[in-house]
Amino acid sequence: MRDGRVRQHHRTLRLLGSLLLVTMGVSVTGAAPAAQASPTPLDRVIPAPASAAPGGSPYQITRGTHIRVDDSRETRRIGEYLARILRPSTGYRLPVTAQGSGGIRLRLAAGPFGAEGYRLDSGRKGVTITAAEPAGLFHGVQTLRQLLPAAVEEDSVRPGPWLVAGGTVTDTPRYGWRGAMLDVSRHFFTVDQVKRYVDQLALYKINKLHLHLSDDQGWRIAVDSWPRLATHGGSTEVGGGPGGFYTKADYKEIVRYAASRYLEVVPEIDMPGHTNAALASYADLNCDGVAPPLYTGTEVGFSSLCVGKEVTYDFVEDVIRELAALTPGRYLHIGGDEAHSTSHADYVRFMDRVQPIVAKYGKTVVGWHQLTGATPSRGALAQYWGLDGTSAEEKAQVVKAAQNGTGLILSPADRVYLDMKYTKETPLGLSWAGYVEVRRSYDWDPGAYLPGVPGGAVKGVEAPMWSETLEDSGDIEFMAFPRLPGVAELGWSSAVSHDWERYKGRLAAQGERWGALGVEWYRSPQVPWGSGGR
Ligand code: TNX
Repeated sequence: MRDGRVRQHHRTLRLLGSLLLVTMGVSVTGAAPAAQASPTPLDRVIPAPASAAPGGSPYQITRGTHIRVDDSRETRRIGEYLARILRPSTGYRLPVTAQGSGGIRLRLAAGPFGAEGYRLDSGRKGVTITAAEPAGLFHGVQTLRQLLPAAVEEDSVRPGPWLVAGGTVTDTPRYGWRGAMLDVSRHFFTVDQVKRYVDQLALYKINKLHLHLSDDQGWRIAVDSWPRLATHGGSTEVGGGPGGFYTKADYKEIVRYAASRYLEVVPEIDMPGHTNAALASYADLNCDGVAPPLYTGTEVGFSSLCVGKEVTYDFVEDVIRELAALTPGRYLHIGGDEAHSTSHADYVRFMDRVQPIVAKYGKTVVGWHQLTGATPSRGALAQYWGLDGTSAEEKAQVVKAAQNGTGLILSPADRVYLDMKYTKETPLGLSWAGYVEVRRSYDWDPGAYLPGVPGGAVKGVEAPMWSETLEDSGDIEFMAFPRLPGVAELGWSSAVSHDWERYKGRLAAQGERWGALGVEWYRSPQVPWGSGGR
C-alpha cells in the first residue's frame, strides 16, 4: 500500500493545487477591490444555525474594540482564545477586559440555550454572545469567526474591514454527540498533530475527540503496570515506521487542550480483536503462551485476546483503571469490532466480563455496533459503522438493541468514514465501503437512517479517520476537508435546514478560510469553489 510513487504523485498534485490557487488569488485581487463589499450573511455558517434573523447595522471591529468578559475564569479564557485568533490579522490590540461597554461581549446568563447553545446579537455598537454554559459561548465564538472575512484567519496583518452583519443568531445543537475519531494506531500522530486537528474540529462545533489508541499495528498509550505495551507494542506502525506512544503527560496534555476547545476525549482500547500489538508485547496474554511478532501490514481480524485465561482480565482491568484515571470524560470505548478470531460464545463471555470493569471505574461503555451481538450494559452506546449493503440481520440486531435502550452513534462507513477515497482517482484512502464524495457524505438524515430506531436512541454522529494510508497532518486534512463540516452539520443542525444545493454554497465559502489557515483540502468538483459560494 505504501507506494512511494503514488505518494509523490499525490504531493505533486497537492502542490499544483496550491499553486493554482495562488495564481487565481493574484488575478482576483488584481481585478477586485480588497475590501469585502458586504458582510457575510448570518446564515452562511457551518453548521447551519437554528435561526438567523438579519437586521440593523453591521458591527465593525476597529482598533478601539475591546473583548468584554464577565468575571468567570472560563469566559475570560474564551475571550483570550478569540483575541488570539483576531489579533494577528487585524493588527489590533483587542484587550480582554471586564470594563467598558460595546465591542465584543461574552456573557454567561440563564436562558433557553441548553448546555451548548448560544445567542449572538450584532449591531452598530457591538456583538454580544450570550450562553448558559461556557461551551455555548465557545460555539458562539466559532459562529462569529465564520461571520468575519476568511482573511481573519491569516497570521499577518490584513486590511479588513472587519464587519459582522447586523441581527440575531439563536442556535442550539440537534445532537449531543458530534464526534471525530482519529486512528493514532495504524500511523502514530504526535501531540501537536492531534492538537492541530482539534483546532480544525472546534471550528465546526465538534465536541467529542475519539482516540483509537490501540490496534494490531501499535499500542499508543503508556500503561505503568504493563510497560511493554507502549515501549514494544508502540514501536512501529503500518509500513514499518518508528511509531510512537503518548506518555501519561502527553495524553493529559491532549485531554487538556481538547477540553479548552470544548471537546471531550473518548479513549478507545480495541478488544478482544485488533490486539496484536498487546499480544506481541506480553507472551502471557496469548493462549499458547507465544508472543507473535509486531505487525506492520493492513489486514484485520487475525488477533484475539485469550478469553479463557484469567490474566486477560487482570490486564484489561489494569489498562482500564489507568486509562480511566487519566480521562475526565464520561466514556471509555472498548472497541469490539471485527473480532473474527474470537468465537461468538467467547466474544459474549468477554464482553460480559469487561463491561462491568468499565463501570467499576466510573465510565460508560462505548463499543462498535458488534457489541449489540453480546449484551450491552445499561447505558452503553453502540457505534454503528455499517453501510447500505450491511445485512438486514445485522441491522435488525442494532435496531433491537436501540429499542431496548442502547444509544447509537452513527458512523455509516459509506457516508462518514473519512478514510474512504472520494473517487477512484484520489490518491489517499481505502475504498472497501465505496467512494464517498462530498455530497454522499452530507446527504442523509441521522434521524431516519436506521428505520425502527426510536428517535431518542440516536445520540449523534461521528466521523472516523482510520489511518492505514495517512501519515501526516496534510493527509488528515485532505481527507477531512471538505467532508468533515458536513458531518458536523448533520450532528448540529436540524433536519429541516438540510439542503445540498444551499449547503454546497456555504461549503464553497469555507475554502478561502482553509486557505488562510493553511489547511489542505480536496477540491471536489461537486462544490462551486471558484465563486466563493456567493
Ligand atoms: C474497519 S470500522 C475497521 C478498521 C479499519 C477500517 C478501515 C471498524 C470498527 N474497523 O479496523 O481501519 O475499516 O476503513
